[in-house]
Amino acid sequence: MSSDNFQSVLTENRVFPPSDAFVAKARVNADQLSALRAEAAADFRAFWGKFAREELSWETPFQTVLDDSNAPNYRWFHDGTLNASYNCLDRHLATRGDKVAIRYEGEKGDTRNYTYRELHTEVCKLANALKGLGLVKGDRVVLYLPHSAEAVIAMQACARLGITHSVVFGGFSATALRDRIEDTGARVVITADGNQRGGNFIELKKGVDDALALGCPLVEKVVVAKRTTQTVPMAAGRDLWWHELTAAVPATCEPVFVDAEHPLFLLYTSGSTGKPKGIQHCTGGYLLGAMKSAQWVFDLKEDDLFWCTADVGWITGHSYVTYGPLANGATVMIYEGVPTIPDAGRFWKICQDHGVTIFYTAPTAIRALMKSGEEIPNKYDLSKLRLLGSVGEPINPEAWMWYHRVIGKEKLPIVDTWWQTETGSIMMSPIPGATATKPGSCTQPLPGLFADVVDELGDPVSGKTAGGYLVITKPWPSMLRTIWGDNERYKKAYFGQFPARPDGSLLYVAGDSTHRDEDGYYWILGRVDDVLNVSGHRLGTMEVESALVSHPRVAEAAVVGRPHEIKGEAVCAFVICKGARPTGDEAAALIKELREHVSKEIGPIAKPDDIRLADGLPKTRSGKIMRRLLRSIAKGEEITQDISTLENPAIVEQLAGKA
Ligand code: 7RM
Repeated sequence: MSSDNFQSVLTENRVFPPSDAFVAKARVNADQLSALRAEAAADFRAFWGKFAREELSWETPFQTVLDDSNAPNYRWFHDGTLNASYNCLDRHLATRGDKVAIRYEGEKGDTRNYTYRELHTEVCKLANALKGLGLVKGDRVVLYLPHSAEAVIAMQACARLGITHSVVFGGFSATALRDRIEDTGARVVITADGNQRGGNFIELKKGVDDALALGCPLVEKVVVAKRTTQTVPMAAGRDLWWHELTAAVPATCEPVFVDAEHPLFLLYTSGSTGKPKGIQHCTGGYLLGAMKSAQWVFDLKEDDLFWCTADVGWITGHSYVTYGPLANGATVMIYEGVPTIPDAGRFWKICQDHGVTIFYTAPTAIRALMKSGEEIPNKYDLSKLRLLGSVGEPINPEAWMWYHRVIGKEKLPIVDTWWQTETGSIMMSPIPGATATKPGSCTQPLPGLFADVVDELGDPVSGKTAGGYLVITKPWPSMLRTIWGDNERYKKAYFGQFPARPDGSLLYVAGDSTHRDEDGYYWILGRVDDVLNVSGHRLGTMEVESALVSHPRVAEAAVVGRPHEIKGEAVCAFVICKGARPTGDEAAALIKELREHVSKEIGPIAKPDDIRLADGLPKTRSGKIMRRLLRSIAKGEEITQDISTLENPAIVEQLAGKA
């Protein structure tokens, strides 16, 4: 990301070995980890094949672990059949029927528990209702729901029928929702009448109505969960209440067994170019990755209360709120609200009141809570916590140390987990009972996963502190299978950058730059492409630029990130207006309007923090925008770079606010 990060990680040399107390009870200790790594190194197919047989319940056992004959379109366990919802629910009923699967708390403090049996019933009922709408295996359904038990129920109901779900984060705008619905070809959308968040009422149903008014000709039905007392318009013949649809259906529904490679879900994520990519995940390999990583990384045990604060609209919510923990028969916490209501103690109060044992959140949240001071967490009893996790962006050593000291009371392990929407499950992380941690490093790949650092040519980078591109050198079960509707883009974006290795293996390019230290620990520096990471959310600079350019007053726009104390990165836009460039109040009004416009086009997370109006952008003679220059300007740095290739060097002064 920024050179500041690079500096701070390079000077970080504290090491925290796991405590004896943690090691004594851990699922995996250092010797066991070495044994797992050795086993995987000897034969990674046999390694994953064994776990797939042990951990998943198959309807038809698979014969082939990995088919790489059509690489990079890898297939794992492809001749086996199973059902994800059966694996998350049914198989626990005999032993865990009365165990709580979900502990829910709303922003206003309302709570509700769902046992595995209750969750199973709710899922079966909704599945029967979806069946009643004529949905069958292979159909796609878009979910636009709050972070709630209903979201988990809807995902599981789809999975039960072999319907591919695509969750669209409730913070996305109607336009973004429309694009995603259209790309999936969904005939049904599941939403809610609204939800309470940050003290505001979020009009989810209106979002769907607006999206459908903008397009989506294939959508026939909208299923609406009633979660508020607000009245929302219901279009006759199109909109159906969830509670009415499920009122008179049987409480059981046979799972539809599907091939292991059957698409379980699509999740849209930003790339450096073009429209968001529908990342396609499969059933068997994905579930295995989510399940095993939850055991290894979170040391998940029968009596844990696991709280991953990520919204179900993100991959983290898919893998560590829904599929990973439920496949393990664990209890998850779901909090539908913001961390600051009624005050910055809310997360810690929830940890105390519910007895959360494992807490997994994002650096942006840690930094924000850190800012409000340690007196707040110190007011709460956090003694049930036994493990802390971080995900979404590099965690700066200062935030790591605060997390360690103030929340972990200098005793709890911290797992800094690196992974992506595309990887499906955690790729690099400490194993809490085995790995000595270093603040700011995600340490090493999990067993069965293989990473490397390469230079521009794809050659391994050697040398103690050398940096380069992060690549994954062997396929893994939970990897994305393709980009929905665009397999060529899949091959090019993820495997097209570097030549195959002499043994024929292809390099998966993560798009992150990294550095590997003398202990073989990885330090992720940030994205190498034009992807911003704002509060742990991926945003393509292109997407924000397109949104800006869709405004009638904008001729051209360039968007870059600049380091931000809490959000990780802030969005900075340089905008060229059509016609004369406004100044003074007129400029201020336009800037305000443009910020709102981006919010409407993509969602509030994409709203630019800074907008600068200018007469031109710094371009090379071949017409390329010099982004590194814009990044320096956005940061307020002195321009020391070579601008001799610039076509219009004078513009630099103006952009920097000096002319
Ligand atoms: C899980 C998730 C993926 C991008 C990834 C990185 C960054 C995520 C870490 C991290 C440093 C981490 N999926 N990233 N985790 N960087 N340390 N522990 O976030 O698809 O939304 O984003 O996020 O740049 O490529 S994601």
